[in-house]
Amino acid sequence: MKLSGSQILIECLKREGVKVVFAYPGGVNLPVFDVLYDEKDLQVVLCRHEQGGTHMAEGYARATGKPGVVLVTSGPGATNTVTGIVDAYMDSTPLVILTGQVPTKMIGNDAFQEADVVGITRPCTKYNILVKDVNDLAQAIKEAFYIATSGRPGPVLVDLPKDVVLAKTEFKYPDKVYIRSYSPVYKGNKWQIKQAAQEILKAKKPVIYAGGGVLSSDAHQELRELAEITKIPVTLTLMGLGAFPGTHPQFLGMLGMHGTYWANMSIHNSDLIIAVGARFDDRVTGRVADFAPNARIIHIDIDPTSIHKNLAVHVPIVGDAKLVLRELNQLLRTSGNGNLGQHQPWMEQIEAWKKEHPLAYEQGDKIIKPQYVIDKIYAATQGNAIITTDVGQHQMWSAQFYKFNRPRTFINSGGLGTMGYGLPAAIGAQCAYPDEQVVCIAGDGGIVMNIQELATAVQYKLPVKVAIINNKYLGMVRQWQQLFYDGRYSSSFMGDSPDFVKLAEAFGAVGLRATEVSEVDDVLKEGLAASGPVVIDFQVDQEENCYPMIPAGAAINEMVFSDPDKGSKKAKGQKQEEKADGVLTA
Ligand SMILES: Cc1ncc(C[n+]2csc(CCOP(=O)(O)OP(=O)(O)O)c2C)c(N)n1
Repeated sequence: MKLSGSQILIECLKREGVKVVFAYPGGVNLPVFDVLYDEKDLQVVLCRHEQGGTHMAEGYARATGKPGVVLVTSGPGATNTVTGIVDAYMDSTPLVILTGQVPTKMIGNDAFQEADVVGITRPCTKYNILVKDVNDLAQAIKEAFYIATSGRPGPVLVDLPKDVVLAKTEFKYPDKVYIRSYSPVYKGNKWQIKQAAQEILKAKKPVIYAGGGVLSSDAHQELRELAEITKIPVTLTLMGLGAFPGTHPQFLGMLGMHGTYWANMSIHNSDLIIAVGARFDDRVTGRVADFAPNARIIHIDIDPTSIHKNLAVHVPIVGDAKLVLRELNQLLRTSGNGNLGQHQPWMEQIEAWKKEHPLAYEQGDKIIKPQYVIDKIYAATQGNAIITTDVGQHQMWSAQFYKFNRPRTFINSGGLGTMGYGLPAAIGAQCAYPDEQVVCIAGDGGIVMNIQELATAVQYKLPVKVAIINNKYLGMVRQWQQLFYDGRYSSSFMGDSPDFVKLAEAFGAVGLRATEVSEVDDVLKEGLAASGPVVIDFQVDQEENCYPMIPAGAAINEMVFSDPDKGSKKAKGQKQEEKADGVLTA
């Protein structure tokens, strides 16, 4: 029997196990929506903006490990997905984006709502393709899912002209995909794994530095095993949080620009770094030339182009983290000979660093400190929630103060740093897990970037909770202006607009507010217990800064701990200056 391109597309999605499609209709993809009208096995979630829909798909993918699917129209629909696509590309999130396109005959004619989306997204997709013939459609979709989810995951875009989705052909779904130029390496090289084991057995000051790749490859058990058999402490990147239990005694917390003092000092003073699924991002390394000067480096990554990219490494291992760690653990168990875990003085040194500069804030009895709200969210959810964040100070405080014990429970925009990510990502995660507690922690700046998606949450009765850490500023920008621009707060003050309680109510959600410390517990209790979407406006200290901080261009051990005028390591009132190359002077 012949099927139309639209029917084939939907059939393919079902064969791929897709349960939810984040979608927005338009002229050229109406044939697909028409097929979806009768579809029982696929839930369509109508987002309010295609950027929101794309972040929803990202949230879904990050919470489940399955690809998120986006369906939008041509032209502005397609270009509105670009921020989400770049975001997914930078955070290795598997997405399949299905864009409508004008009919093949009209491509290149400046037709109404035509945009060269394949051209536009070439540098930010793992792969993209314009399907010109309905006979190629099933193959294109099969390959899209395969490429998005295999190797280092990422976004794949399939552009679908209107005539292709209307045309009919016999439907055959390919069983397998073979792409000659694309074959990710999963198994690590045996000799290199052996070398890694030898380095581990020799090391006196080792640290495991793990990132989002551990979550992508589902390697959290293997990571934990490695840490426990070797007794090596673990630090995680922002993207890796949840890959190792946040309450584990060997956990050092996050490293990098706003990482813990002891994680950064451990890395700086280590003699061996075991990097797993992490890419030595500049927010982690600080000034590369001075990064971990005495360390040998083992780097395990599925993406060969990540290795040696930012930093020369001594033992490169290309492969899937789960498979490589399994082999490494096996080898260490059999060849350890009592040499494992022999680095007590190192652990004592780390304990001393921990005491020297703990993560701290001073909560008085009136003005709410932002960190206190995060602490309270952690307590109220007992650490079991899926947390999404936007971008800014609140994101870093969430990373510092919430303890993530389970993989895939911290979802935020790491690579691109996209404000407006948190709420739609929370909606995506909540679609995947309707019964879990999903909390979006956002800033008062970022939340309004995609606030329209509250309407989506209300329509689909998704009980997402939004905690706004409202400091009335673009807080992270204000912090930089305070430290590096002499307190000249240029275009970073936001004031009281909008009234978030009224705004929530206008959307049909519940709106709550806390302005004093004494209200935080009650408001959280009420908000978390409500059955539908809730927005809580936490009005916090307006000028609290996020510390520790490695100023841009400084080395990982050159952290700042408090405001200059509060008597930090810098002289009182002394201002740091940011140079064009990102290096700071004081
Ligand atoms: C789309 C976008 N525009 C600009 C920025 C630059 N930026 C990074 S953090 C930040 C301030 C965020 O303010 P807010 O959302 O209020 O969060 P806070 O830092 O106060 O927690 C800005 C403007 C960004 N990350 N994303």
